[in-house]
Amino acid sequence: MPAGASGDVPVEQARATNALAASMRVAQHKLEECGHGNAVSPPAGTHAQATSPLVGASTLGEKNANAKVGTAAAPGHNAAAQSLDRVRADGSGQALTTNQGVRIADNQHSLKAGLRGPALLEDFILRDKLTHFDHERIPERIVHARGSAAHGYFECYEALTDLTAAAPFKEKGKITPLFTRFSTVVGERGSKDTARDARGIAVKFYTDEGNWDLVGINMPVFFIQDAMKFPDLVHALKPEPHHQMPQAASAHDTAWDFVSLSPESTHMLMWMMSDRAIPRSYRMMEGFGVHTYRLVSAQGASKLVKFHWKPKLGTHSLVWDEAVKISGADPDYHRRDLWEAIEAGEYPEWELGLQVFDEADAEKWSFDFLDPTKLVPEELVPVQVVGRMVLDRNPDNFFAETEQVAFCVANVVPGIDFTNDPLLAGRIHSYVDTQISRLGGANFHEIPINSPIAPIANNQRDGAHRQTINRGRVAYEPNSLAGGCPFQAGAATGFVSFPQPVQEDKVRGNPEKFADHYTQATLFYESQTDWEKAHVVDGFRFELSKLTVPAVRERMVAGLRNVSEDLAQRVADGLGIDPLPEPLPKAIKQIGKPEIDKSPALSLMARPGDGSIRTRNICVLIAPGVDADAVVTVQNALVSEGAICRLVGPRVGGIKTKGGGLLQASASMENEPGFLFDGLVLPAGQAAVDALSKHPFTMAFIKDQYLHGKPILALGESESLITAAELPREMPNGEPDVGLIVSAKAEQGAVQFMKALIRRYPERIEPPQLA
Ligand code: HDE
Repeated sequence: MPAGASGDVPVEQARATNALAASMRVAQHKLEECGHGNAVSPPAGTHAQATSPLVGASTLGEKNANAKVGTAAAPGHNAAAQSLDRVRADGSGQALTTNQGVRIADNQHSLKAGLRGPALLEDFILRDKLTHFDHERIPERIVHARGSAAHGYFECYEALTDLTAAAPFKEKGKITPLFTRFSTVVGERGSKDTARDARGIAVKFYTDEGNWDLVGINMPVFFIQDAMKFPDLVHALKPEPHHQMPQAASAHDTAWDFVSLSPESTHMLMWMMSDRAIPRSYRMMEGFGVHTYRLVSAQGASKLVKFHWKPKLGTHSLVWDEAVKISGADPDYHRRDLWEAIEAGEYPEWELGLQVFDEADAEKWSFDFLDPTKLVPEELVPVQVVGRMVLDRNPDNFFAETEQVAFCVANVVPGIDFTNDPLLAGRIHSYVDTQISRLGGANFHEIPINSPIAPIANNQRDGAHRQTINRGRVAYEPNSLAGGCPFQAGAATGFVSFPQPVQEDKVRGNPEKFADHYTQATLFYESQTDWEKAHVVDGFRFELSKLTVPAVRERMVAGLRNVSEDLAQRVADGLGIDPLPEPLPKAIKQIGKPEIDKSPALSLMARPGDGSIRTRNICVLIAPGVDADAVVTVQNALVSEGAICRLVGPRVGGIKTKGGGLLQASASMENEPGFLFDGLVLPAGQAAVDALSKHPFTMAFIKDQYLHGKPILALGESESLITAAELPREMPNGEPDVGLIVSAKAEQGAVQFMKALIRRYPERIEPPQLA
């Protein structure tokens, strides 16, 4: 008898409940739960269907609906696992209310005893507003506090069912919604975007079989090998505890003291000192899962895997001087870039790549695939592209979505499993744990951005801020009073851990191969182009020059001798260290022969992108007397290829042209300095060039563009500005600098400039030569 029907309802409920309980004399799966067979292939839990929905009712009153309470939960339905629409709010056309929904007549004044009298404690409207305001902040993330995120989707190129049962890879063309957050690691929530640091790239796939979080960074390795060292690492890298300096920077004593005493950090330091640590944009950096994970097919077959994200726009980075200047002019540089690209419909895209390998083969490698300070060279195991991530929607609300999203390495779905990487093990614990204090309790999975779209049904109950209203009196399993529901899914659809054999002593320690700390650091350094090597040298030199304890500096240089004598010598030269210190002792003398000596894939130049100039941000300097025709010709050409073109004048607003018209400057040389742009166009028109040559910022615009390796187009008379800036027209190797274009004709100049914009020219500058 359905709820709400007439008749003797309590009697019917009792009868149906008893019938259900009687139909389940035993929980069969409990009888089968012992032994290896059950461990690798557990059966579904015993369950039975009630003959009446009354059985699951918490209260017979559920037949009485009203505007608030609604009716009974639909069978098997959990309204918490739905699209975000269930909690989106829009205030248009609405009057202001308190949090209790009471309309507020006056939002300007507190309640007082007389116009000049004291404010009254009774003012619940003021107190509602202030109390909420007083509690608006939550603790920021301990690491990765600074970040930006966007919604999007993953599209699978081909079914991967031979490899994995994971939901996103089940069919060609399958779409899985996702939310991706990018971050820096060390800085606080309000710190600059362009710090020298690794970048987080954390992806929450809302699969139809539960949430899968792939929480990676833009480098394929990490500083440490064991979770035991993570708090030490972070304490050393963060601002020093006595004075909280420096913010978002690793150039300080404690950071280098720790890493120079931790030789396992050496490989990661190569990446950190390279331009990978100062990406041009989140959209232009690779992502890596770092750890070796496991793929498991529906049949239980397993392969090992490394996850990669390959950006469609290619990998592009800033140079250090540029990053430093940008951090002052626009600390939101990466946040703004991501936001604006998505708003402009230029949806950033990455391809998901897999390096898949057999465990037995990998056991023979010279390095250990369980060691997170080692990468698997792409030349050894090629990256197989299996789908794409497209980010096509900015969040509605930064706090509700980007701040409250809780990524967790433990969130995996059937078909994806862990390996014994000891760093990964600690992460499986740490991410849930940290959210409990950051998000205020055990129910953070109910926060809308965190809840899955797959149904949730379990016997977990209560806790702070609980939102789910569970129907019925059964919160345990096995049960017969709810027909055994929710029941264990069993191996057919449930998550079963891969039954990896384990048979060793319980010990604290590392396997032998973990002790080879330098071979892959050398591989990285030797795989860089000359200018990339120079930037790695510059990175070390800059950071170590900031130290106040010379012994730490020298220890680091001593460690670098184990990577490359060339690197160590150049860094030492830059620091005035002479003679070179003795190399640090190595943990092991005998290392296996590396599989490869050079990996071109490790260079930033390996992925130039799709060759388009879409979303490149170009500055066209204008001043009174500018040749408007030439400017408009170049502007139209750039915009037609998807570039963003800003007219930047001595001030914003209308600027008189040579022909007597007006060009509107949308930015000024003061509010948008030249180093914020990807390319610079200098205008034609003698009067404009004269005006610019007298402007105090013009030379800085030109020289920064040049030093930062960016293309410059000088139209007509503005060639004199290039001459005044004393820019060489040739590269250090004697070849012409194709990024520096002087053209009397706007059309031709535009064509050359657009070709030049595809890349940067960091090889323009030899590293500063120090005496
Ligand atoms: Fe994290 N890490 N981590 N980490 N991590 C956090 O989780 C931790 C590690 C990474 O956008 C925290 O929610 C431990 C490696 C990203 O919200 C915390 C260890 C990699 C993000 C935490 C590691 C990462 C985090 C801080 C060593 C690259 C930001 C707040 C065992 C593969 C996710 C939080 C976001 C965040 C712990 C090492 C990436 C404290 C214990 C290796 C991208 O739980």
